[in-house]
Amino acid sequence: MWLLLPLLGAAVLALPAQPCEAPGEAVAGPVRALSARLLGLAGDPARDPDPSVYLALRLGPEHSLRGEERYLRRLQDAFQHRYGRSAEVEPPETGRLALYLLGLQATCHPPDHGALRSLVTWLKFYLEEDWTGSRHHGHPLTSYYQYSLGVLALCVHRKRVREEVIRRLLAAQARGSFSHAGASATDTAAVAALAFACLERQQLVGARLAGELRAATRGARRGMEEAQGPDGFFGNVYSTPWAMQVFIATNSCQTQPGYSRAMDALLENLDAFTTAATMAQVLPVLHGRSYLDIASMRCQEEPDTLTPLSPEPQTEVPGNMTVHLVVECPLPQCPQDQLYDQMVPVPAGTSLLDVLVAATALGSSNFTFDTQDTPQGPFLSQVQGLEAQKRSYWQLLRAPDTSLQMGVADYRPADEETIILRLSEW
Ligand code: B12
Repeated sequence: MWLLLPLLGAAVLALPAQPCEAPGEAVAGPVRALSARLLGLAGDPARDPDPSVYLALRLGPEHSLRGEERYLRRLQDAFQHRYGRSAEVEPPETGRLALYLLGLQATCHPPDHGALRSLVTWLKFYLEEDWTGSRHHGHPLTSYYQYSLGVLALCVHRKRVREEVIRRLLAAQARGSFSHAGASATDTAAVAALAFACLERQQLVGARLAGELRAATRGARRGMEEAQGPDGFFGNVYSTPWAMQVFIATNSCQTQPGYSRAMDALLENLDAFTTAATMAQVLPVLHGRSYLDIASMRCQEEPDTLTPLSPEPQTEVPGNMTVHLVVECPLPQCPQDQLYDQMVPVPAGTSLLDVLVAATALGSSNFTFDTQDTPQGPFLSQVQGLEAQKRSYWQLLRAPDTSLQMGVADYRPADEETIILRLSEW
């Protein structure tokens, strides 16, 4: 009997791992409502189409086939001409193009072969540009996040990636180079690990590299488990879905207790996902799916049962409040350390963006700022005439030193809170 035990253990280990399941019936209602709300936002023609939104709709168990088709057409109108046969976008748009290509793989009506081939060629070119353009800095021109998305998209399309391109990512992981931007280190490490898992699963590399990729994916998963906070999150609430995709993609959600703790934490915090971009990032894992599933999408018999929900209206908060707004500039290029310090009176419940607008209208101070539209919302790009450069950005903090987990349009400061806009490096 005792002799048999190790053999039994080995047999259990050799069984195929259980696929990851979506959380049970008890939470199906709120998860479905989130999908329906994302579909509602996707139907708004005033919003630019975003491939991540399309991916989230396609990876769900229920669909609105006409809604998805319309959205795909809008995506194609917005993207196809950008990366046509001759149009070269400068600087490289590695991440955007990668997400668009992932979207095209998730559709049941793929574009013609020639158009697809041209996009794949552009993505390969961007990966090279991204690296060559910044070799002396030791990181891609865009970011490791976008670079990893690029490798992942090529892999999901079953396109071979040059070994050197893969090795740059492996080396970056080994050096710990993903930890550039605080909490977003987890997002980046997770996307890279997904790319590694995909390359290994699709057998797109030789046996030796496959072994290295397997070890790197395992290392990334271990790192996430170790970094899991007492709140159950890997990194923060917004990076957790990316980390969970790694467990899903490697069929290890049933064996890793950290995964179910993270799922519980997400389900308790679904109200944190209010923007189309954040909903799109969380929904796949709430359905037990990862971006690797895009490689094997089946289009038969998709239930055409999802109907859109309108976004919930903001609740009005009565009264007024005051926000203490401070602008700090600690970098060498700054004229001085503190550029602005003022109390800004605003209606209660106002977003940080509206606080900034109110500050510009204050007669007693000269405050200026500018934003750029991104799929995540307005990105604060300039304050007091100082534009964020390539590796610097206007970081949003709550005093004394808490980096905000939302952008200017979504964060709502409390009465008498001090908000710091600090020019920081990443
Ligand atoms: C790289 C990155 C950054 C870089 C972007 C610079 C660059 N050239 O790449 C830097 C360090 C500047 C950055 C800054 C911030 N980021 Co950031 N970032 C990311 C990350 C890891 C990847 C984004 C990306 O490349 N996507 C792929 C490309 C193809 O998509 P894209 O939409 O075109 O990407 C652009 C925008 O997303 C924009 N961007 C990046 N972060 C943010 C955050 C907000 C709120 C907005 C509106 C835009 C924006 O820069 C990207 C590159 O141009 C994501 C992780 C994730 N899970 O999405 C977090 C992420 C989007 N960031 C986040 C946050 C909170 C911020 C900050 C608000 C942090 C802070 N307290 O200051 C600031 C933005 C402040 C501002 N000035 O408005 C959150 C957003 C959560 C949410 N509720 O929406 C994420 C999800 C990270 C996380 N897990 O918390 N970020």
